[in-house]
Amino acid sequence: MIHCFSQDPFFKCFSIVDERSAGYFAIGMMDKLQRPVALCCTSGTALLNYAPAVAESFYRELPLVVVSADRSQAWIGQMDGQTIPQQGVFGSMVRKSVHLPEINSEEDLWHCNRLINEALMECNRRGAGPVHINVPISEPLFDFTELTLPAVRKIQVFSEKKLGDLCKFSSVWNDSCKRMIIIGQMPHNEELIELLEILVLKLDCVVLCEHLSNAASPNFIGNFDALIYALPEDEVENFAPDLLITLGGHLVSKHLKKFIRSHPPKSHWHISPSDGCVDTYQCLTDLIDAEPVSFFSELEIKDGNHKNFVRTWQKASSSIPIPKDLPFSDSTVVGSFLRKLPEYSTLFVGNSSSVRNIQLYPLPLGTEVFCNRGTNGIEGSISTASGYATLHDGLTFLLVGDLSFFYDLNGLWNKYIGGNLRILLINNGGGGIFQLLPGLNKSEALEPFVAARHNSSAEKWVEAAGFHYLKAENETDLKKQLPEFVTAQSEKVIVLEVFTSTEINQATFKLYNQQLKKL
Ligand SMILES: Cc1ncc(C[n+]2csc(CCOP(=O)(O)OP(=O)(O)O)c2C)c(N)n1
Repeated sequence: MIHCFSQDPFFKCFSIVDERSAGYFAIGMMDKLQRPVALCCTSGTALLNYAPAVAESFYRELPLVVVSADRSQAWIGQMDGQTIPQQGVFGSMVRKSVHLPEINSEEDLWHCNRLINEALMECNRRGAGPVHINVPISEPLFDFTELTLPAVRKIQVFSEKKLGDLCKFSSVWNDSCKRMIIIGQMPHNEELIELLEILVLKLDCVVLCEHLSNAASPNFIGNFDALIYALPEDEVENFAPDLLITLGGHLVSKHLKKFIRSHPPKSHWHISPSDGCVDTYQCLTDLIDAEPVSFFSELEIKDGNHKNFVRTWQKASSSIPIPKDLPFSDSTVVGSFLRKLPEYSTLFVGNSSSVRNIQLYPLPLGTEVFCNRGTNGIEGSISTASGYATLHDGLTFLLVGDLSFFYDLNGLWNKYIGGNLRILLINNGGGGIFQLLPGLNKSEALEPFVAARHNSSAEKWVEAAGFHYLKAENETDLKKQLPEFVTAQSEKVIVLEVFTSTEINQATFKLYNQQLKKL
């Protein structure tokens, strides 16, 4: 590392043998420069000697960057030379501590770059403070085959306070031909939706959102997961953005993530007033610490009279069929239910197939959608929906799979639940999602251990809880039960258990995918 830093004219290097003193030397430099100064040392106790200066920088809010060499992790504690556990050694005296992976793949390279960016951002964001970058390196160490350090991605951070100076963003926007905004999970925000609609209609910007974005608009595209799956290879490039802007939280679509990662835009701005650095698409260039509405309101953007990109996406979107005439299965049950869902209801969805299947259908007006998508856990679906329903006057629906339902049976066991909670349980006898993952069906473990096949029914549990139980085993039953299930008035919680067949679910999934590929 010393070879690399000292041979690159970007860095001005100083040599101070005693690391403790080097740390304070850097503090003196920061006092003068009011800018970050980096320390670089070898592995072992050398690093510990920076601790006093790290503590001083922490409490004086000085942007000290500690870069420490480390050994291959396999050799820590093996009586090999100069090794101590260096990861996170400064504990809470640094604002951020990152431990880099050794690079053996493209993914490691991205991971390393992201971690370094995160540390550098943190040393100078909302105040300042020390950060630690620990760098394990395996032998051989002294080949020096590269003449110069490579050009790498530096993610820029812009804070709300500096929003006055948005020239750079305005000109990137105006120079881009294919602009795209992806909205992740977020609560409904009318002001934002109205603003984004103008961007679609007047400024040739494609807006993609899932139901979890709570941003329904006829001008936005929601069926992009199926659309991307259906795209012929030679057309993919026409759909890839050159400017990507992301807002909100998690996105479910794996196809979209893969699509953007393999066709990275020139610029990717993530607009978020919260902390952290999320690089879901591996191409983040700018992190904008701002509320999306204030950011877009301040951008100076020109009218884009061409509508090519929006037209391309909208044409493809309108050709994607809403599943119909398919056999009775998980996805068609979701379709039948959503067609009957009263307007302005609240809909909770379980992780697994439920959250994916709702995306295949439009939602009734004013539906608000929630899901525990932060970590995709299946353990709290009933409890979360019932917590919400307890504070909500209107109807609260939960669409959930059987493993998620049985996991959270205790969610039914509380004294606050009332008749405005309705649970549509799709019982496909196990973790149906796993039957749809390519390759997993080759494993003997799939049925007994992965999908956890079972023959349980919720009937007795539901009745024991004192709730009203309905059941459907085919389309006719379902049509009969749905009106009662969605009725406005009920004294008790209503649980509608719909039984589907794994084999038919798999066949239907295949059939719909084949239809998409033939478009
Ligand atoms: C607490 C927890 N354990 C395990 C998992 C892994 N997991 C993801 S989906 C899933 C199966 C869910 O099955 P089910 O609720 O029946 O829905 P389906 O797949 O049939 O739609 C499991 C076990 C998880 N997400 N959370």
